[in-house]
Amino acid sequence: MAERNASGNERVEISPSNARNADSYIRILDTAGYCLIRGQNSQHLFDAICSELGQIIDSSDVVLREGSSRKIHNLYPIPAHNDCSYFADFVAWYCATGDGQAGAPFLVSVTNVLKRLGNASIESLSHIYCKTHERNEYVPILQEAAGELFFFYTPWYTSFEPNKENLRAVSDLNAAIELERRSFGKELSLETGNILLVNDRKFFHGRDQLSAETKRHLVRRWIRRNEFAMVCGDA
Ligand SMILES: O=C(O)CCC(=O)C(=O)O
Repeated sequence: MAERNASGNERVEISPSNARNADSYIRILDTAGYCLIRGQNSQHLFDAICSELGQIIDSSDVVLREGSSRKIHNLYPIPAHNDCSYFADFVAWYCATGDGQAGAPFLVSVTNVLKRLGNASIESLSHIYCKTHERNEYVPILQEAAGELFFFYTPWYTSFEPNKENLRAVSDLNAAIELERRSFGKELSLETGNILLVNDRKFFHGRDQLSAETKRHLVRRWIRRNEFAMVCGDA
């Protein structure tokens, strides 16, 4: 029977040096907020890192799929958002096939977006809701935990009463994200074998338009933090 780690994921054997890396990845995600691992990494290493970061709650392919209505299966740009609908703490992508500069992902700092918002918008955003799939309920798009504000913002799943305050708050939020992206956004490019890990509480993410002939294929994992999953290094 396959060995399982503390989060119940099948444990992928990793060498002690990789295990130490997994430990440092979580620290990077808690401080810098994202981590791009360049080079021709194997999917095996990606699986190993993901299973050490926490509980994998979903795995999907970000790939062109004709006839699908899902954004990840289409060519269009995807606006900045969080992947919060399954309460993921981390989002991880493995670039199985890159597409050059097309479809470049970008990241926008949540902290900096918050600094651009006035108190009235911040207050209103806690009355605007985002649909979550896992619990099939709506939760406020701006929430507080352990003294920190974070977003549950997926623009195409939001729902709110269209009064003046709410409309202004959403428009302020979108403007702040756009301004922040243009000023300090991290524009990344993913090549085959690259791994991108993002703390969904610290960064919004999105991506540019793909080319019509794209063969781009990312493997995406949503991961829920489990402090006790981090058993790293030698015992
Ligand atoms: O295609 C990408 O780079 C990211 C897609 C995306 O927005 C997502 O996985 O939530």
